[in-house]
Amino acid sequence: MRLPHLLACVGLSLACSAGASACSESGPSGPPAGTGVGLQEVVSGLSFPLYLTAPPADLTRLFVVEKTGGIRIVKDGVLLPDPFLDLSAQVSSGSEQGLLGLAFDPDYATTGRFVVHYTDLAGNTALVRFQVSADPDLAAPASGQFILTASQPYANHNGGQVTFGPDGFLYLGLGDGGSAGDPENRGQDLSELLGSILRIDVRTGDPYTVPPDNPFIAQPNARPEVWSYGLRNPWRFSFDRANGDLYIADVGESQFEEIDVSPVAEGSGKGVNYGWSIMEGAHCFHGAGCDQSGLTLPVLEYNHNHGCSVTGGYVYRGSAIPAVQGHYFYSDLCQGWVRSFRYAGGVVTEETSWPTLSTGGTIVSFGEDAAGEMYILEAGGRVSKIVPEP
Ligand SMILES: [Ca+2]
Repeated sequence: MRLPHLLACVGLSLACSAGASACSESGPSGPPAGTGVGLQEVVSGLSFPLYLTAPPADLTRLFVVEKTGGIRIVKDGVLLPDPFLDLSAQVSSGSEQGLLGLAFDPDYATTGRFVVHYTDLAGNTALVRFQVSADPDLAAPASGQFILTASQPYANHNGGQVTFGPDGFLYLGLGDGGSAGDPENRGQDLSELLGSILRIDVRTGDPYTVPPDNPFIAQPNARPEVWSYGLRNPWRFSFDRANGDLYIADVGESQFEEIDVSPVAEGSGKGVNYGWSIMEGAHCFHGAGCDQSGLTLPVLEYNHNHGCSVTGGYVYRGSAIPAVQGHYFYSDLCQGWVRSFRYAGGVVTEETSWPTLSTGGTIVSFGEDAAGEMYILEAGGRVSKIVPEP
């Protein structure tokens, strides 16, 4: 794919429809009249909050993950003084390291189990299961059980997201191991876990089993845990809670940030090769004329005139802002703008920018509560809810 017009569309994002020979120029426009939204501060002063989630059906509590190792609870709008769990002695502190993700068992109300994803003191990936204590606002720190570990050859590109899919399996996003330019070609290497989204069953087996319908389970020299690959650093990905479509925001190298969408009808990413490091976004990474056969290209990208590192969010499925139902929200770490689009029939539509949600910088993650309402997390310590403006 060659995009000779690309230099002419600096500052615009490119919507790329499936199977298209080129991406069409487009760009977000402002919100339609009557769809005003704003940010309502929930809590501030946290220690680098980078994720927010809640147990299923728990409408009173938000669990906020701090990079430095804490999981904090906001209960009925009030920050509890004691952390739910404190892993600060276990996690490393490099710029892309720390406590990176949290996922509650879909049957958390019964099992009390949850999973955390962090980089340990040696910088390696750890996926650990914990149990709540008799006090619902405190985890049992001694209950930790390692599910999976992965060596990290470099300090950066550790991925971060961990989430239970609509199928009840656990999905974990791991970056390409780091450095720059994927020097050991891990993005395309199925024999290791890096550069991939993994899918495992942590509800059976000790510590887990591989679902029998995983795509590479019968392939020699492939890790059976791999669900999708060709990813550089899928910091945040999410499933549309209404239909199970998979949205991946894959952080780019030096030019292009990308969003990939794999609908349920196409297997929700099963066996998909998203291209890295053959390609960065919709562009050959090692010079023109690369072999793109078998690759799935992003549905949307933007270049580094518009930001530096994509922050993936969610498809909004809450009830407070009906006008944005079905919009996928995302941001950029450096510029702090917030944009959305709707993905329907293989096409990106309704690209929208939301100036009233912009923070001007360091939006490190979005979060979603049990009701499907959405939050924005800033590295400086603030968590805000996206609310309708009166
Ligand atoms: Ca890609």
